[in-house]
Amino acid sequence: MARTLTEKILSSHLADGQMKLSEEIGINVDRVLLQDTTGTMACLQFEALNIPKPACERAVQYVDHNLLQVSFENADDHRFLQTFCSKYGIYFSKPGNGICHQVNLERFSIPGEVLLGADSHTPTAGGAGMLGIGVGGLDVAVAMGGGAFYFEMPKTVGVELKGRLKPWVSSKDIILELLRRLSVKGGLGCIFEYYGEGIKSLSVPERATITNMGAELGATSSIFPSDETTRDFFVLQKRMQDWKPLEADKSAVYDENIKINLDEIEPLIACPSSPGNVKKISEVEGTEVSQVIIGSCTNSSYRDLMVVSKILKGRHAHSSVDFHINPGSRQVLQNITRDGGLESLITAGARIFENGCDGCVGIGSAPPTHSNVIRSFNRNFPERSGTKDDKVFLASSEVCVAAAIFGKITDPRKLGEYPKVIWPKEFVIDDSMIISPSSKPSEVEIVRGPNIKPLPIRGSLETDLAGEVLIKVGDDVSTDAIVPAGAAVMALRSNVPAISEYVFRPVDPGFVARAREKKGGFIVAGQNYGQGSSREHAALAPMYLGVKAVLAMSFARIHYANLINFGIIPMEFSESKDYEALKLGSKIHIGNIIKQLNSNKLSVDAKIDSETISLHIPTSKRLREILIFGGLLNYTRKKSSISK
Ligand code: MIC
Ligand code: SF4
Repeated sequence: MARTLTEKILSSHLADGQMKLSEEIGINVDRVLLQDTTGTMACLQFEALNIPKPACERAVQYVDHNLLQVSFENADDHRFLQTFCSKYGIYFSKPGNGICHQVNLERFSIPGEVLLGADSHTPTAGGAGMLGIGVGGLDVAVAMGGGAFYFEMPKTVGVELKGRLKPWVSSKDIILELLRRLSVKGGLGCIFEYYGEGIKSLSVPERATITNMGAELGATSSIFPSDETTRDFFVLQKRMQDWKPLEADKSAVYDENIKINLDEIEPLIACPSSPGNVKKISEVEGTEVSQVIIGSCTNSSYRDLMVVSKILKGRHAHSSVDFHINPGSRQVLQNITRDGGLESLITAGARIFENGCDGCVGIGSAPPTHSNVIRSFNRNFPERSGTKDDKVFLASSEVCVAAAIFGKITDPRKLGEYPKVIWPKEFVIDDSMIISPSSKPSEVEIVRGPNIKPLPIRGSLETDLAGEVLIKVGDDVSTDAIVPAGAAVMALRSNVPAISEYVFRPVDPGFVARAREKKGGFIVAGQNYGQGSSREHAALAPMYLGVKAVLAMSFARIHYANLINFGIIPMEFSESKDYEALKLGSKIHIGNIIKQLNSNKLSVDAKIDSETISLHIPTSKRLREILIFGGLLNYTRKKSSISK
């Protein structure tokens, strides 16, 4: 039978279950990706499993987020991670080597393999035909230990690209077009598979822009075939041994189909403060901007920076614009420097930042108060930039550079002839900042500074859950609202007691005191609760504060799994009137929860004040058992054969 690319990869990795829509399956993982802000916890969790080295083919830990060292915390974490990796058989990409997804694409992607990453943009690898899935750190720790990764068999959406992009329109506009059509919830439970004659004209980094931002659709993953264009990329990377052709069978059938005619797309822009708030450039043209940033794992490749550099030749950034460039990797910076790209960026007045995430997640570059800013990034959730009431627009590198030149949002087609970027014959390849693990692990001592606090582990589930509603939030609440982004808070990722002080700070500064006073309780939320990042701290810190369950209309995939991993029960309302009726302080009592989880019932009965309502709970027996054990770590240690 004809198979999609997704079916081919999943079936060759299937470890458990049957590939039937919405059923839980377990897959074997080839490679894992960790980054510093999620990796410190994942390393502590891996350590708690008592396994000497990764059971998967390769594990790489990157330091790309917490690069600012205004105090000891981040430096401590870097040293902890480097020594940990050396001892535990993990490759270590040093600070300055680049953003995990960009470096992974360049140096570690392999068509047809499965990558599990502790970062929501792990699907970036799909640009090179690798199936990348973003998850919480604990799922990565378990996969490193050799455990399968479990998830619901997603729908496969075939996206046929026809025609060719017009000049000044780029692959960012393709994914913005999908976000315009489908919204930030439109990809939940789906893998997007791209095909058609239109893909031929898109290079691997352009494809990776699309698969990267598929995360903003809520998708499980996104993937392109591995073809001659992919081959060219592997030749440049001097990794021909890792390339192989791979595509869907010609008559493969998708669960859903989407067609995009590339000739019809025009430059688009996501307006404040959601990646789904997409408009045509013409609708916001003329809006003044105080800051422009080109970078992030979405648009910081060699191609992006060379296009920008060529556009800037003989031009200068507007006097009222603060113009930042964040190269995606050291490889990008080395090659644009060799090819003359860096010079015109500097001459045009750009501030060149470190190869890394930088301002994308509020690590520096916070914009001024009451001003509009535009960035080539993937996310613009409220206050993610570090400034209260921020107004962040998201667009392609081409649209961003036009704004930098004119000081206002401008259709880039007004810049004249579109510069052609010709890929060089050869790339400078230098892996000297990727450190191999020690060949004598027993001699390596792990250095733990005072910022590394022990991992909090909860006990098994209580028999009755009782307490009050501690907070009620609306739809599409992102993890940036639950545990904020930004340099100050992110430096506390290896210190759960300290980071817990910030839970819900942007939404309700009284939350933490209330949770303490009431000795825990419940969170009530609307649709798509926990969209955005994979940060498990958005579950771990509420767990630390005694949150027992989250009652929501619906959940984002990664956050749903993270809640279960830390023993917080995600429960879905059967009726929206129940969500509407609940308010701050409503009393909830769920009796005999363990018995209810052990039954075959699809929902639990909960007493709210004096009424009884029914709430849907995870259906899989495995997930229910994890909840009863008090989370995935307890479950893995007690039940599984991987933990020693
Ligand atoms: C993000 O873009 O939000 C992050 C920061 O990369 C997160 C990971 C984190 O919170 O550490 C993600 O995308 O998963
Ligand atoms: Fe880093 Fe931003 Fe990409 Fe997250 S989205 S990995 S913060 S560049």
